[in-house]
Amino acid sequence: MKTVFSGVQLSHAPKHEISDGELKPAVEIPSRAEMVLAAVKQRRLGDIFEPDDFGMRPVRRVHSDGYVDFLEGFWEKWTAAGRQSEAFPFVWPVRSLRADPVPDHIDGLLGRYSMDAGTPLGGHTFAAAKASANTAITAAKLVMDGEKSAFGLCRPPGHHAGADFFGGYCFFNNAAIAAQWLRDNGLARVAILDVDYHHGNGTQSIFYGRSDVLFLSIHADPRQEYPYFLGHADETGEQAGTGFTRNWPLPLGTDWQAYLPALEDACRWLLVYRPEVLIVSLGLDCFEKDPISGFKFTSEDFFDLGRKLSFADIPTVFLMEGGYAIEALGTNCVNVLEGFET
Ligand code: SP5
Ligand code: ZN
Repeated sequence: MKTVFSGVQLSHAPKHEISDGELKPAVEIPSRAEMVLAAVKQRRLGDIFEPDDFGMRPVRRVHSDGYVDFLEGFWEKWTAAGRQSEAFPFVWPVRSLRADPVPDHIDGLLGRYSMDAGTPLGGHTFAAAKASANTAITAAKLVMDGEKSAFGLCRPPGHHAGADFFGGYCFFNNAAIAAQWLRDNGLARVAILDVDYHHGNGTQSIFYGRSDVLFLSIHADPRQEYPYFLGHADETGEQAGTGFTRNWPLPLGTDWQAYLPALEDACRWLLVYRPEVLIVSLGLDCFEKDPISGFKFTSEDFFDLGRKLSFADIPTVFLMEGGYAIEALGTNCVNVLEGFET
C-alpha cells in the first residue's frame, strides 16, 4: 500500500493542552507521525510519496471562508497583539449567545471558531493543517486513479473539525475534504467509516444533511467521553441526509469482541450503500494502553480490524486520526494496513 506524508505536518508542535483541569503536556505531537512513518518504512508497507499541492479550493469546499481566513491569518494577529505562546480559546458563543457578528478581537475570534480549549494554535498550525489536507487528497487521488487502497499519514488529525471550528487537536477535516474532493471529481457515492475512539463530530456535522456521503462512526459513548455533545445512536441524519449517518456508541472498557458486532453492522450498511470509495478515519486510540482513552484493543486486534475492512473489496483510503500511545502507534497503525492487504 502506498503512503502519503509531508514533513511540513511535523511543524505543528504544541507544547501543552488544557485537559483534566490542568495545563498538561500535549499528546498530539510530531513524534506520533514519526513513529508511524518509521513503522511504514521498517515493515516495507510500500512506497512513500509527498502530497501534491491542491491549493485551498478543496479546503474551502468544506470549511467556511471566515474560518479558513481566520486560521490563515491567526498567527500574525496573535503576535501583533503582543502574544507569544501558543493560543487557547476560553470563551464561546454557546446557546443563547450570538455567533454573529464575528468579533474583531483575537480572543473572540478564537472562541467563535473553536469547540474546546484542548487544542493549541501555534505559528505553524495553518501550514501543517494544510499539508495534512493535501496528504488526504493525494491519498484519495491515488485510489481514484486505480490503487486498491492508500494511506494518508495525516497530522494534525481532522475528524473533530467542523465547517467553521477547530477542536480535539483537529483544524481541517481531512476525511471530509477528501470525500468532497472525490465527489467533485466525479464519484457519486463516498462513505466515511470512523473508527477513532472519539466520535467524529466534525465529519458528521459536515455531511448530516447529505445522502452523497455516508457517515458511519463507532466510538466511546458521548455520555461518558469526549466530545460529549454528539455521537448518540439516535443521530441518523436530517432532510436529504436522513438515514445516511449511523452511530455506534459503546461503553468504556469495550474490547475487540464487544466491538465486533458494531463493526459488522457498519459493514452491512456499507454493503447496502455501495460507495465507490471508502474513507476510513483511522484512529488508533481504541488501544488498551492509550493514555487518554478507555477501550481495550490489543495490537493484534488492529490486524483483525484491517482484515474486516477488506470484506467487500471497496477501494479504500485510510487517513490517520488520533492515537496517543506513542510507542505502539506505528505497530498498531501498520497492523491495520497490513491486515487490510492480507
Ligand atoms: C483526534 C482525537 O483523537 N482527538 C481527541 C481529543 C481529546 N481531547 C480531550 C482529552 C481529554 C483527556 N482526558 C483523559 C482522562 C484520562 N485520564
Ligand atoms: Zn480520538
